[in-house]
Amino acid sequence: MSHVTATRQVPVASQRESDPVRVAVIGLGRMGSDHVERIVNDVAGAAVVAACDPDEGSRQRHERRFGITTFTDPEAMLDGCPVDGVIIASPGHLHVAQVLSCLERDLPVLCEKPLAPSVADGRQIIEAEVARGRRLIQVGFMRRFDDHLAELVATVHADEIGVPLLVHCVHRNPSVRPTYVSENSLDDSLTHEIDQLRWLLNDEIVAVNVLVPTSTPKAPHLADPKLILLETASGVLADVEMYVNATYGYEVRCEVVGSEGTASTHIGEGPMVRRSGQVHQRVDANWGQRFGASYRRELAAWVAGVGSGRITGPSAWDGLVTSHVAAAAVESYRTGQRVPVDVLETPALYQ
Ligand code: ISE
Repeated sequence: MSHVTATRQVPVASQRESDPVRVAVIGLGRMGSDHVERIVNDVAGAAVVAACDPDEGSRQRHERRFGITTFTDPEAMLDGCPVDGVIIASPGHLHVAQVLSCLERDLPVLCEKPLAPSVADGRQIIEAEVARGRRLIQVGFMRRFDDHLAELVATVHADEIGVPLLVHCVHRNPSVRPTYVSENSLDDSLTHEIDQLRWLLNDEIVAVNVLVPTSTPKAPHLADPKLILLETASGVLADVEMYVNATYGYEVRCEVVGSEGTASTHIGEGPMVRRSGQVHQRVDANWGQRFGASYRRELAAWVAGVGSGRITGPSAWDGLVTSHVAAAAVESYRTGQRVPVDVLETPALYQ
């Protein structure tokens, strides 16, 4: 396959309902590559027809393995290849320009989180989507497609434990990439809990306080772990343990304390085995293992949305509000102070 660099604008061919949804992927790093593989193997009604990445080795691997046409430049790909939707899995600082480019072409997007590194960038995306008058963006908060979390949310929404008062969250990674800096556990990893709390509580976060205990000797260059306290408008207090060098495995947990009971997620998928005076249960190795099924459901929902012309799932507004709260968390970490968070006015498109 060639690394096409066409600049000609090719109109998107009209589709028949039975044709697979034609997907292009921007960014063939870990996330992008996993998405390609999941679409090819596990998502019915979709085909990855093009992908782009600056790395030649990665492009060649995807050409050989999946027969995809690859490009070095996203604009050339969008101009040269008719597609129905675009997955953006490039580094966060490239998202704004790439999302805007897709919106200009009226193309639905599944954008990995964080939607944009700064609130100002996120605002540009919101303005562009609002100007088009319909939702074209889904943000990659895959936890909303997780069975365990969805059951917990349903239990709380059904009023089974009364009024939520406290939430305890745990988010542990075995280790992180060498380029990970202390702020990334707030502006990247914590974004999942920020979105999860808004979804779970139907409430907005109004203050954040980041506390840092003694750091692990495993990663002396990082402030790790961190304890984050989030306050919501209705007065719920949530604590999040963010620990990205937990070494033993990957774990995400959530417990809600209500006025009439508590509800929490399962600890893991496997059975709990009691033998020879001990109890054993498998701990997931990484987020791909823990959330593999959630990613598949997320992709299937997005593909269905592209096919029907109705994108649902976590919105660009959810992405923007999350970045807004994460920015306050970074400020709290840097200043050592509790930081109040303004509640942003939700545009009609997202209500
Ligand atoms: C990481 O930052 C991610 O992006 C993953 O989505 C998440 O599951 C992981 O725990 C984070 O640390």
